[in-house]
Amino acid sequence: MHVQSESAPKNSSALDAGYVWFDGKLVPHQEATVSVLTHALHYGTSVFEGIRAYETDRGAAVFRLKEHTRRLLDSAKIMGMTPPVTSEQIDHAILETIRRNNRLSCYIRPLLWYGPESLGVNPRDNRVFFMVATMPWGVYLGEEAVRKGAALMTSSWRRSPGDIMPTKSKAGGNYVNSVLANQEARDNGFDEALLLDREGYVAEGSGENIFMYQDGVLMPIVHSVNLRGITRDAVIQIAKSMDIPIEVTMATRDELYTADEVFMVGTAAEVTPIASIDRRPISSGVAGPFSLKMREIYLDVVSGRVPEFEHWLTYVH
Ligand code: PPE
Repeated sequence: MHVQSESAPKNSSALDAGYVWFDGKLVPHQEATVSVLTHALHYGTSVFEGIRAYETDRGAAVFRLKEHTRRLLDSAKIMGMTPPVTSEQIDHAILETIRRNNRLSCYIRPLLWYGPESLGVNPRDNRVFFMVATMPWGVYLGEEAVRKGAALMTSSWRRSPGDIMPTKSKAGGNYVNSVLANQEARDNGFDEALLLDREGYVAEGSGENIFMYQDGVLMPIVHSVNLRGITRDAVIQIAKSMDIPIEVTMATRDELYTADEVFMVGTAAEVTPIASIDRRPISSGVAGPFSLKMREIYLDVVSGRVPEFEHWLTYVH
């Protein structure tokens, strides 16, 4: 049986969603209901994004909206799904939903999915639906995991290869793998899972990309099965602007064990320092100074406090 550890942070509550964009208009989320025969509910045939808006001196701003909208449409393309909305309509729906709910900062979840018109795996006759929800969402792995550094566990679940699942698409069905890995880690008292591929190379977290920091060099972990993370790209660009040497590399789990620092990045996780992996402390087993500094700079960038990267923000008003 699945037993959630008591220290686990709560996920964002759908009850806080307020108004959602559904079928071309804003409605209270309780009224945005779908059929039990929805194709996506049966087969995981949805694609989604996770985006954040942050409070800035000029009110709420969405971080890297253009890149997230592009990835949502790319995810649909990979699935062979024809979206009923253009990128402009997606951006408009996102900004309108934030405005309607008067959010200063929030997590934004756009979703495209196949409806109930026909059951059976072939979605040819199913209408594609679109919705956007916004909700408060705090520190993904919990305040304590950020302050002390998170504890990772190498998952017994492997990341699917790219010829089994479309790993570059944020498709709902892909996330069964993430749910199983995260659940296993939590049930065993860890904060998050570390997923390897079949050969033992490090892929990513259940919802994060991974970095090592070693001898003053920042090492983004690459793997062909990883999601092309927008936070990962932001951290690399920030590091470049600071003239920090960067060496993109593949890694095995033991290379992570002996790194000076390890941290995870993602829209929800932001920049989260890792204190231990499989109960081996990373360096002295506390959140590392480089990771904490990068977290601080990242939070400055998303809050519009770094002019060089202000072009990544879309102001809501
Ligand atoms: N890998 C995976 C598998 C992944 O899901 C994410 C985002 C990332 C890497 C980082 O990508 P980016 O957000 O573009 O930097 N995970 C999303 C889902 C989290 C959830 O629990 O749901 C997110 O962070 O929004």
